[in-house]
Amino acid sequence: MAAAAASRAARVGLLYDERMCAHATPDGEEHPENPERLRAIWRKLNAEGVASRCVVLKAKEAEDKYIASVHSNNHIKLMKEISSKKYDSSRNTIARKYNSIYFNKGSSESAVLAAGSVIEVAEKVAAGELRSAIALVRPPGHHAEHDEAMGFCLFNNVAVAANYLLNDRPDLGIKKILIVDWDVHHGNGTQKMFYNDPCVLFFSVHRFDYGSFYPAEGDASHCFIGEEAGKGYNINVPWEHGKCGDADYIAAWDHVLLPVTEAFDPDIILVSAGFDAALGDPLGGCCITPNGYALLLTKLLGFAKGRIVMALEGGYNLRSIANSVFACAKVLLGDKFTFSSPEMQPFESTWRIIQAVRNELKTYWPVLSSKLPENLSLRIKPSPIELYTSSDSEPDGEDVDELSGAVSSVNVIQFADDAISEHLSKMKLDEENLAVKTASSCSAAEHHPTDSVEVDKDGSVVLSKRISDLSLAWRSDLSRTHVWYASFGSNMWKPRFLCYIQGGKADGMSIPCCGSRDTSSPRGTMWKTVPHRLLFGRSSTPCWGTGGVAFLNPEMNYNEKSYVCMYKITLEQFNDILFQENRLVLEDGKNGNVVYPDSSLVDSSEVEFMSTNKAIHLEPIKDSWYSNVLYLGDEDELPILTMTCPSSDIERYKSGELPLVPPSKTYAATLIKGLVEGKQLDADGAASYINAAAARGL
Ligand code: Q9C
Ligand code: ZN
Repeated sequence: MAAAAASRAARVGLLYDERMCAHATPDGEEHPENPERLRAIWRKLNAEGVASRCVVLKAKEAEDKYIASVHSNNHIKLMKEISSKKYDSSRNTIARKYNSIYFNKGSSESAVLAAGSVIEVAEKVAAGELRSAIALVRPPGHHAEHDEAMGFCLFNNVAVAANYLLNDRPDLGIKKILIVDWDVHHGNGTQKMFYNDPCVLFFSVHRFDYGSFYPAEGDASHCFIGEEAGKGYNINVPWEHGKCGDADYIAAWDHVLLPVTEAFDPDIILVSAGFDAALGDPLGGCCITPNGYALLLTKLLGFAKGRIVMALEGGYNLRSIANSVFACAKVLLGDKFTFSSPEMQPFESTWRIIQAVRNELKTYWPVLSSKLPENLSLRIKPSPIELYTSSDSEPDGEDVDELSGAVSSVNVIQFADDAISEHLSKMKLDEENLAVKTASSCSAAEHHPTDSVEVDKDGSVVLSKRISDLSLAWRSDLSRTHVWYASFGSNMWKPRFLCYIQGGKADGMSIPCCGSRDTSSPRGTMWKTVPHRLLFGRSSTPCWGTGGVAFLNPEMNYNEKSYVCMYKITLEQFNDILFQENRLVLEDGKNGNVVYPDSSLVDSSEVEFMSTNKAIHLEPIKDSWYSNVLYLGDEDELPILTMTCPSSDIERYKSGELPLVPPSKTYAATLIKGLVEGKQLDADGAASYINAAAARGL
């Protein structure tokens, strides 16, 4: 009886292989695309008893000739050798030449196995040995181009498999393939590989955000419909914003994908199954639930005799991806789902996009010519504040979110969304008043100085510091909170940093610092590298003369590795450094006395907010060089903060409106001293690190 039931149930392949966990960041740096992704899914499927109901398969290597159907020989050779000894010294440099790529000693093997594994399951499904299959593979594939690794992808696994079925296995009778790419990012590589090919219908639904969402190429728009014989066989559904969820995807299925699939009548369906549009994903900012994925997949099961091959692409929240794959596996196994219609309605923009897609394609797919139902209920576009929380688009919040790794639970994320919205509306108000607030606080301090501290530094600088009574409350409060201040510029050199604490000037400086109110030395010092780009901008500084000063691009970039020297200081001291870096401490003109602003720029609730949400950077000051406070993670349970330019300045550096300028000699020498005395690099290494950052355009 059990055996009969089992044979009636669909045979579902499940491919998992620990060898694909070998690909990881070279020095163990955090990265969203990490081996735990596969393990989390595998653990869940086993814990739920689903793995044992599947035909479990091991990975297989792809033969070069199959990879060569979509990739150049040079690319194959490089990807296959990149993990060898020969590349030990150049591997990281090569990785940096690509967009969002890392390599280690396991990358080659993982990449060849990922491509081979999708071939393996696709072949078994096409041959009828399996009804359907899920290949848990990494590195992912859909961003990989003919001659280029990109976006965490080395080989285009799904494209390799599609080509294999069509061109290497005529015996299997696969003549038409539908590729459904529901990864939150556009499948740029796959699109190009089959752009002229009418045998492969490529459908990608992705965040587009008017061209700013990764990979941020215009060809993700719905106007790209294929060329020559392939015209009409490329379909993009580009969302205008994050927060799209079950209802939006189901609408795209019902009104675009499914009617076209019916007409196309594929022999097999390959799903580029990224789960980064899942609720809780740190990069995607969308909100498909596991039930939503189950429904999307169920709707596809009605085609191609249920021959469906899912290949993992992105997806960076471990819980979300495990739950989503689990839901999909149950669908393939034939478990009954009860789908209640989604509570949410599609966005207004969703209908507009669907209509635009249908217009673009209706000459190729007449079924799309009919009018959409008229009384559709709509949900209006989320407010900018709601959207801020999602991450991977170029404009604002962006990559800081990637820091969050992938462990936060779905509920927590939803809750955090509300918290963030609330916080941001507060911040926005503050932003409008801040220029004023800072100025008025300074003058208030000037009128009511209550605390005057004499500092004698080197016998030369004697400053009277005026701290208003208004500020005593936050100062005593923030003096109890410690943070790591991460320096990446001249403050990497400790004597220079100490000027901001103790006042005075170190070698090479032309004007002295007034120091902090609390002059006690840092409780600790340590070094780290961070995935942010170091750059030099502005053309001169009051302290160092002509030449640019260092900034850290607030946007995270896993191809970058910048050194930071971290000092454990109080949050009060951090605020005093922020005042000094932004020239907010006023000289009262008379006897060299200085007046501090009387409100803090970053308080403990804001720091706590940033560290629990792993995401936000604050811009507590308006129009200032170092107005952007960035949260870089935790060390020893304490948040790591730095200060840099606002993202809007980065745009201006990119456009050339602000100059990128190499550092002056003295300034560079200070940075180099910092790195050398901090034992991070030798003098040559430090010089070339600085020069490289100064020489590269943004
Ligand atoms: N501004 C996949 O989901 N983000 N790849 C880099 C740089 C890269 C995602 C952001 C996202 C790649 C397979
Ligand atoms: Zn993705």
